[in-house]
Amino acid sequence: MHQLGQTRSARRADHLFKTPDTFVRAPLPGMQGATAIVHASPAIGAKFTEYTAEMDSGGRLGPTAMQRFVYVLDGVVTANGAELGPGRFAYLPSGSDKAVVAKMKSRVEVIEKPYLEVPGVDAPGLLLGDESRVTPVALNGDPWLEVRVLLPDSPAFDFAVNTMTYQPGASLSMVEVHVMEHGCLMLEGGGIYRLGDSWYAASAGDFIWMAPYCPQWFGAIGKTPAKYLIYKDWNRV
Ligand code: UGY
Ligand code: MN
Repeated sequence: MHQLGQTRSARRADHLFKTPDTFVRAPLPGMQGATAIVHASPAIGAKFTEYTAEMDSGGRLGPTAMQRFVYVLDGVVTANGAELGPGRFAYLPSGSDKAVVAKMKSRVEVIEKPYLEVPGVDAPGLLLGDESRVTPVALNGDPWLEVRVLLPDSPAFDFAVNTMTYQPGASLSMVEVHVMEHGCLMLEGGGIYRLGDSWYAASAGDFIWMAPYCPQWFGAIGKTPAKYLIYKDWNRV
């Protein structure tokens, strides 16, 4: 349908709200049989890069010198030879240059970031995981809002990636304002996202970048849970 210039996408100084109708696809260096929708990058002021890679069977991500986190949205990929289906993820340390190859048509969420060293702390090694095997934590004791922390709670990691699942009607208990920035991919359901002084209707497929100190709040609406995958810089201020 002709949109006549309308979209829910918006860019403000402290956030980017991006809906699938505005996604632009382009290959990244070294990608084969794959294309990227770059959601957040240093071009907008982020200290990390996040993109959705759409991969054909046999397609592969290009090399990177940075640490890389891969979360499978659809299909099956191999990371360093291990098979990962939907909900499975891999942390690949800087410089390891481990191959990520699609075994079938697949979509993966990729986060890349230069590693920030801390004296006396060893950098993390390769890690594979499965979101369905992560024990959920009730945020602030609210059983309607479950957080699954995908990476180990260790100062070795300079970022965190979590999923947050809101039962219909659940919401953050406060408007958060914090030094960490976020990349946030809506995976399921929807609701209202407050970002700065704007309120957005958010639903599965949307992406949000929140700059440090961007006021933020989410409330789930609908008859099914809302869920998102959220990145934040962590352990390093
Ligand atoms: O981890 C977080 O800061 C998270 N509660 N933020 C958010 O959902 N916008
Ligand atoms: Mn937050």
